[in-house]
Amino acid sequence: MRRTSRLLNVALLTACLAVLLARPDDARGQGHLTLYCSPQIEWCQLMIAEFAKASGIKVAMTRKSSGETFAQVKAEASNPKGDVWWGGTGDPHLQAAEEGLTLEYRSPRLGELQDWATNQARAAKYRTVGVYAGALGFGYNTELLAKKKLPEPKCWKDLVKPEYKGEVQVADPNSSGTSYTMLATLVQLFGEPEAFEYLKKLHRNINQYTKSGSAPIKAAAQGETTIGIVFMHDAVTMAVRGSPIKVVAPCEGTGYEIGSMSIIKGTRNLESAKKFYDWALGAPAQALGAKAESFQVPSNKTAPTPPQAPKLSEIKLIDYDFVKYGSSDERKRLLEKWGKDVKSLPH
Ligand code: S7P
Repeated sequence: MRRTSRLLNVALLTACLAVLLARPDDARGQGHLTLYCSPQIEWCQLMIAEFAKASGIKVAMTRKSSGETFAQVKAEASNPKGDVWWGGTGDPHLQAAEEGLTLEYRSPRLGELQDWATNQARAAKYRTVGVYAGALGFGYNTELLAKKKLPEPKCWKDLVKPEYKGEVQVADPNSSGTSYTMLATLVQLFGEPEAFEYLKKLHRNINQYTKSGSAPIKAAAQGETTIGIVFMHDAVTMAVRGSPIKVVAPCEGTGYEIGSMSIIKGTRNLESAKKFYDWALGAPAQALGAKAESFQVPSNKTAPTPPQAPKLSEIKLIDYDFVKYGSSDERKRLLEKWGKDVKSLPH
């Protein structure tokens, strides 16, 4: 009798263990999440540390630029390794949505967001959502500019003047969302033929096309280039850190980004992914940007906009057509044209 009951207990224990092991990680109160992160590394690291604290979910994170992350998500489509792609410019998120690489999800937090963030979600049939916004511009090293006796650049058209030959740095739009935003902005601002003529002239003044969008202003802060074309908030970060960087909103007007977030289709950790998504749309999580010295405008209406953030209402913003320039065909076409007509030109 005692032996039978001992056997029963062992069988029960084994069955419980088997059920426990068969359940997803989340059911054990643990959970895992693989985050693809495109903003600055300091912000990515703070986000995962705070989310892990709040949820008990373990997070593995990779930081890559927006265009690079898009390429990775696409390459992994048949065997997805990531769960959530957080941050990075909206255009490649919209392209990922259109190409069926991301998952439809309507967070209960959508009602807390600014219209520009929910419009982004609607445009993507809820396969992405806006998490922050920021305007494109450029920054320059005031000390270098003075040393080289160069005039202050104020407009896009200034950057192509011969006196700035070799003084300007920008990222490659294939890897960088910032630089693709510049390409699409110029096309919308000047019309396509004039924009490409402009880009060819700008090419003569470029000292390097970097992989990451914020690299040019880091280089300017180090005195390695005079001017960097970047999101204005990335230039503000360098100024806040004490570098002699002046931030410029181009006089003709400029484009902007809606930094976005998407759940990757085929995620193996859907519950953890949704938890992160809902948490990242909340005001406390969005307030972390400023702590990491990232000065975008948050999408949650109750999250404080950092006082250092460039004031979007005071910048001449174009009516950026996110649907058109985030579409797969248009993004591919413009990138191919830039590669063929601009990057291949000799300096
Ligand atoms: O640094 C912040 C930020 O500019 O980085 C994101 C994005 O990844 C741009 O970098 P890349 O050009 O390297 O892709 C932006 O969404 C964000 O504002």
